Amino acid sequence: MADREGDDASGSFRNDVIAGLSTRPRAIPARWFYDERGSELFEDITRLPEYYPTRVETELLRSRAGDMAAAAGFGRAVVEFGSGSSTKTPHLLRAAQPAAYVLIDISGDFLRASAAGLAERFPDLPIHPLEADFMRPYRLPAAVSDLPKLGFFPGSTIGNMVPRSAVDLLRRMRDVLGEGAALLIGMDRVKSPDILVPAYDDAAGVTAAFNLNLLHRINKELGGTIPIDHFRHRAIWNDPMARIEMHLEATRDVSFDVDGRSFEMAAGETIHTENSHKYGPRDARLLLRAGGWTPIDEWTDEEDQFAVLLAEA
Ligand code: AVJ
Repeated sequence: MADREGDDASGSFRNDVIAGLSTRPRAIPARWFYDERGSELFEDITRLPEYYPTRVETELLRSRAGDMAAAAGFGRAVVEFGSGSSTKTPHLLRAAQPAAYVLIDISGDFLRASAAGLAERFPDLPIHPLEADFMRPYRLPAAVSDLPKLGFFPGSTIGNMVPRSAVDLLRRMRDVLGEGAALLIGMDRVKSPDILVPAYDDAAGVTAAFNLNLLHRINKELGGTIPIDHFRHRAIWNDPMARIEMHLEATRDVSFDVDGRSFEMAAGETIHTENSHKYGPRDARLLLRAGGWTPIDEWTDEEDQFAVLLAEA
């Protein structure tokens, strides 16, 4: 929906692309980055020298998961939103001594791979993969219904959503996790554009390839004729909105077809492909409160680059 700037729970790839190319400004939801190649490229991004979020958050979990688990309460059912990170999740699971672990992801393949990897490392932990779009209604497995929950939403994924969608998601999480739940959530901090922009426009061009891969995916899956050589990656800091925006900019006038429809773009026109909202300390707490959660603790690195917040329902 236009007022959600493309990040609302939406339709199929085809519908989102056609609708996104037809509206002004043109925008395609960031969720469509993650085909197999896109997921590989994202993994590469997390290892870039300029891309600090993964490194800083992983180090926070490695060094502070004990404090986080103690503050949240041991022995809960941990419910992770997203496919589960093989580097972050084990730190939390070791510290939290969970009664069970539920991971929710839209991609069944990722879900099964993550669940299998974790089952090997935590043989005594009951693991419940749940294939679902957590932006839409769903129910937790009955096996965890009587356990107190600890939601886990790392990676600053919440930053992909505009605030009103983020608030909707937080409220849904609160409803799903139930009475007495806790939530551990990663949010990237507002900081200098001198650090933010290179994190989304790296010297090696990996983020550019990640962004442009969306056009390859459109050409491959939707019979597109987009002249990809005539597009370039742009990452800009939108200060009033406190977000990094990624765009694909036409470098000359272009015309192309997608799924039998014709589109024209003038040189300099862009397709908006991602928002990555950043939150200052008060912004982060306000977002949680707007989403129905009470912030109770938080952990940041020395330079306050990234925060992990704990909230209770
Ligand atoms: C996975 C949404 C947290 O916004 O930093 C990284 C995705 N895009 N580089 C982010 C992303 C370009 C990432 N999130």
